[in-house]
Amino acid sequence: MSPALPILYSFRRCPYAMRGRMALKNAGIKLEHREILLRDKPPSMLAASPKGTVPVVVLPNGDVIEESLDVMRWALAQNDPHDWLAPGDAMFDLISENDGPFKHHLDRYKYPDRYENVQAEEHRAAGHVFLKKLNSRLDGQAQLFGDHVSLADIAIFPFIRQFANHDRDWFDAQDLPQLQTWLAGHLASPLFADIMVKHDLWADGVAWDGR
Ligand SMILES: N[C@@H](CCC(=O)N[C@@H](CS)C(=O)NCC(=O)O)C(=O)O
Repeated sequence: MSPALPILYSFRRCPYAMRGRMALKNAGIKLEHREILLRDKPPSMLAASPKGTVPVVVLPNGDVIEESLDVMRWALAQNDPHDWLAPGDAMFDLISENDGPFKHHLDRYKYPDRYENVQAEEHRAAGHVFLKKLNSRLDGQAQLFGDHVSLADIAIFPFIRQFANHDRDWFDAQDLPQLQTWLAGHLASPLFADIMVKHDLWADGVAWDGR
């Protein structure tokens, strides 16, 4: 019998799941991919992680990793072939700014109707401040922490992609040449293409063994 693999619950278009999938793929971790819909989460996922967000990794020993950055750290602790962890803790302030204030503005820019008294343009302008900060960091270096890709680039670019895609003409018209080149490079990478491959939806059923 083949050994049990880690199980990944994922949603293709989720930027948190994208960063997790890229770290797992980069580390060469074999896993069972379970593609879900956020509006119809499988009971097996909610049993493992009641907070109900993706990505979730369930290890063969029953341990559950339910935060995307923890998934990245766990994967890279197994194998970090391109030294994504090299810049160390310095990366996490920038990632916190992405996951905190920038994500706040991204959600309100994309979905103003979901919030009270929200003007999309105000949140686009506030998000633009972070875009300019990233653009300045990329002046003279190819990636956010030097010339080599790090965990920070992989953790952040799926969110910049979402912001850019919401109004591509607006994004392309901004004076953000380094950021635009950096984003285009990540979007064109074989790693990104690999983790965006479509999977059939997972449904709990006979394959569900009650773990
Ligand atoms: N802090 C979590 C956030 C993950 C998250 O919010 N994922 C979204 C999808 S992009 C989600 O699962 N939302 C639950 C829902 O919409 O029901 C992480 O880093 O893993």
